[in-house]
Amino acid sequence: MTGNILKYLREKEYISGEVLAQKLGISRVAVWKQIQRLKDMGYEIIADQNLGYCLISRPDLLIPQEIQRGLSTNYIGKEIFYFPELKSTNIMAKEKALHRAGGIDEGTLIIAERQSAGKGRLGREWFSPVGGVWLSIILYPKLSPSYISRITLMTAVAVVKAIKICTQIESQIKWPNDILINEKKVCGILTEMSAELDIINWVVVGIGINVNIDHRDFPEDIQENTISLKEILGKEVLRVKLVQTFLQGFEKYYESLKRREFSSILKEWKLYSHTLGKKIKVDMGERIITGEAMDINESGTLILKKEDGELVEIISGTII
Ligand code: BT5
Repeated sequence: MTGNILKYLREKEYISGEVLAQKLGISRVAVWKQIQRLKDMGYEIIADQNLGYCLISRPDLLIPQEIQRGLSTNYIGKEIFYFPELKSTNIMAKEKALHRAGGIDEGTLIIAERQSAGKGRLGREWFSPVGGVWLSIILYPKLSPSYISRITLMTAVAVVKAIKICTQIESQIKWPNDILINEKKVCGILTEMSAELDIINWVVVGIGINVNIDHRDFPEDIQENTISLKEILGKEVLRVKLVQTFLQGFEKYYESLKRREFSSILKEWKLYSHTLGKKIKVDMGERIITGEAMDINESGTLILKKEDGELVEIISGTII
C-alpha cells in the first residue's frame, strides 16, 4: 500500500487525501495512516490543508519501490524481498530458492538494511550494520557446477564497475571473493549452490558492501583491514543508485556467462586484479600452498607457481 501511495505522490506535486483515498479504494484515515508510516520510514511529506500531500524528499532506503524505479534489468531485481533486519540474506535466499516451484523466479533479490548473523565463507562472520548493502540474488543457471567460481568472479567485476561508476573510486579484486580499496576490504561475496553431478539446481550470490559505514564500528580485530566507501569518498553514497548500477552490470555479465562467454569477463577481472603477479599463501583447508599467482584460466581457476616451479590449479581457498 505504501508503494502505491508513493507512486501517486511522485506523479504530482500535491495530491489530496481524498483523491488518494479514491484511487486506492481506502478511507482517508487509512491514507493518513499510510502517510504516517512513510514519514516513519524517513520520507519527508508535507500536508497542505487545501492542496493535500506533497513528497519533499526520500530516504536512501533499499526498499523495492526505490530500487525498481528506473532499474533497467530484464529479470534481476524484478522481485525483491526487503527486510529492515534479517539474520542473513543468504539464508533467506536459500530457503526461497528451494521453493522455486512456489514461484521464486531467477533474479529474485533478498535485501536487508542490517543483518544480525551475516555469513562469510566457511562459517566466518560478516558484520552488517545499518548503512551497508547486504543482498542476495537467486539464480537458476543451466550450467555445470564447475561454473560456480566464474559466477563469483563475474560478480566481483560487476561490483568493481558499479563502485567506479557511482563514486569514481578504483577498487581491486583479491581472489576469489574480496574487493579491496587501498588494501582494505570493502566488499565480500559469498556464492552458495545446490547441484547434482552435472547440473546446478540453484545458486545464491550474496554481496556485502560497506557503503555508509564507519569501519570503527566493527570488532577491533578486523578494523585495520576494513574500509567503507563513505570513508574513502568523504561523504555518503546513494545506496539505491549503487545497487541499481550493480544489478544492471550483473545481469549483463550473467547473460554472457549463460552463453558460455567468459573471456571478456576474465579480461576485465584481470584488469582489476589485486592478486595476479603477487607472491601469495593460500589456505586450502587441508593444506597451505605458497607461490606466485600466475593467472586465472578460462574456468576461473587460479594458477599458482610454487617455488619449485610446479604449477598448481586452485579452485577455492583463502589468501592469508
Ligand atoms: C566473505 O567471506 O567475504 C563473504 C561475505 C558475504 C557477505 C554477504 S552480505 C549479504 C549476504 N548474506 C550473508 O549472510 N552473507 C552475504 P570471507 O571471505 O569468509 O570473509 C569473512 C571475513 O571478512 C571475516 O572473517 C572478517 O575478517 C571480515 N569481515 C567481516 N565483516 C566484514 C565487513 N563488513 N567488511 C569487511 N570485512 C569483514
